[in-house]
Amino acid sequence: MNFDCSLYLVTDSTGLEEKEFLRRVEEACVGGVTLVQLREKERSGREYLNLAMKVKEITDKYNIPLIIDDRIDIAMLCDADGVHLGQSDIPAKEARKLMPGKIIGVSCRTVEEAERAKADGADYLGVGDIFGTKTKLDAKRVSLDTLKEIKEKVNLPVAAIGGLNLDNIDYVKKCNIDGYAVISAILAKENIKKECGSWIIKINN
Ligand code: TZP
Ligand code: MG
Repeated sequence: MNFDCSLYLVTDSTGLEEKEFLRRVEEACVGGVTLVQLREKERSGREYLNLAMKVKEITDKYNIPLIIDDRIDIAMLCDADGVHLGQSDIPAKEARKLMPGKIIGVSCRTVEEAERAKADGADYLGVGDIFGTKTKLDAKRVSLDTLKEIKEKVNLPVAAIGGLNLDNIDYVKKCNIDGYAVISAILAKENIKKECGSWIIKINN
């Protein structure tokens, strides 16, 4: 399946009323994010599925593919466009059996992990934490050199993640990556649509 991870909104609904969370996701879609990942760590399966179906209605309206973090069952049940898997989730190779033709992303922090993900049939790699995120408390850093090496050695689209903001993405740009995966620097902004516009200008220049 074709996709564009250049401005990849990853979500975090922590502390937000559902209505406000959905409003922010929709504003980012209007603003031009190219891919959305619903990432819920605290919710029950039932709550996760419920929210996923609501987010899917929004992303469908703007023709933006939706990826579900961690849970392939939720991804399948809400007919998402793909799933994002961490190193302790089911391997991409197994996920592919359940989701042929869908997008499978894998989080990697080393060249070895990235090579394995590629061999397992992943469609893209999420690489981070690059700059020291405040959003994921247990995130471990990945250097810009490693990011660059992964991009050079593994022939897959790479989205960088972790503390990315408009002031530091020039450093990441030098690594020739394909996408910028962002939570707080978009979702926590007052004017999300305007912020997305600034990202798009920055990414394309
Ligand atoms: N994986 C590595 S860092 C991170 C994830 C999910 C969180 C990124 O959030 P933010 O707010 O863009 O730093
Ligand atoms: Mg995960």
